[in-house]
Amino acid sequence: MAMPPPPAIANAVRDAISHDGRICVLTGAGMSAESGVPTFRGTQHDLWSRFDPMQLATAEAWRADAALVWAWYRWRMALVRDAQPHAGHRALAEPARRTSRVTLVTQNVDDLHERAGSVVDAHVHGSLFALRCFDCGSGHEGGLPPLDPAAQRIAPMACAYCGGGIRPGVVWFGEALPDDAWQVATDAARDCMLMLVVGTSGLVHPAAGLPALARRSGATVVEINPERTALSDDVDVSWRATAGDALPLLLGA
Ligand code: BJW
Repeated sequence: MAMPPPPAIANAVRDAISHDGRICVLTGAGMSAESGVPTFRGTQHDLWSRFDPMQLATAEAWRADAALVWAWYRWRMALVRDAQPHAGHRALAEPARRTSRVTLVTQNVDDLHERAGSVVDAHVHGSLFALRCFDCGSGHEGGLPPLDPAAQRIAPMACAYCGGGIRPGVVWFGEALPDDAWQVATDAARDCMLMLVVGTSGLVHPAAGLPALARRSGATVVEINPERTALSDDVDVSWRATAGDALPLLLGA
């Protein structure tokens, strides 16, 4: 069980709210860990443990073996569909319901924030479920065929327009982040009085640069993560707690 928020963090939240200051929340894979969704750099499910996500989440991997990459994503889509938002997701949705001065920026490709009642202002790494054609980029409107959860190779569906393979709508290494989402994220980082950085290792750029941008622009930056991260030295205060423990304690009152 987490201790109450460190006073510096409770005060920073109180200050931002009482001064009607903007709050930017930046979440990463650790936000969904307590819902049972593995983090990107954490332990993978047995079935996929011999594959490195860093190798699978690339256009090169898709070109080399689309059926392998698609099977991995189909497995992850099923896992996310079965997962439920936790108390931390719900606690984040609460202040956003009361004020429009909270901007939620997530690196996560799942939909757990939305299912907890939040509006996500920027999905900077896209979404698992926004399917599109790898070749022509057309959106895929149809559903998904039934999944064999043990399959390690599944041929991707064919695009209705050009016959290309249908891929997940996520941002792979080497791909540009969606312009609109990135604009929202950088504006929020520049304009906020407080940034809460929850459950990210801070290893993947350019998203990992958002806390530094916020701090340079005058914000107080608070990290919530059970482990030390690449960002820890450059935030104002770190709280070593999980998202599911910390956020209800911080935002619940
Ligand atoms: C808990 C917890 C609990 C556990 N509660 N916490 C500058 C420097 C160096 C490299 C680069 C640079 N700029 C760009 C690059 C290259 C590259 C990059 O960053 N590489 C690094 C690996 C070095 N970046 C890119 O390629 C990006 N694109 C780009 O820069 O394009 C340029 C361009 C411009 C114009 C035209 C063309 C190109 C794209 C990055 C895309 C990242 N995509 C992924 C995959 C998405 C799809 C998928 O999911 O399959 O996004 S990678 C993966 O990492 C995923 C995540 O969103 C992202 C971040 O990971 P995250 O969220 O931090 O998770 P973890 O697992 O790392 O950490 C979890 C944390 O949770 C840990 O700290 C735990 O302690 C904690 N935790 N339980 C709270 N209960």
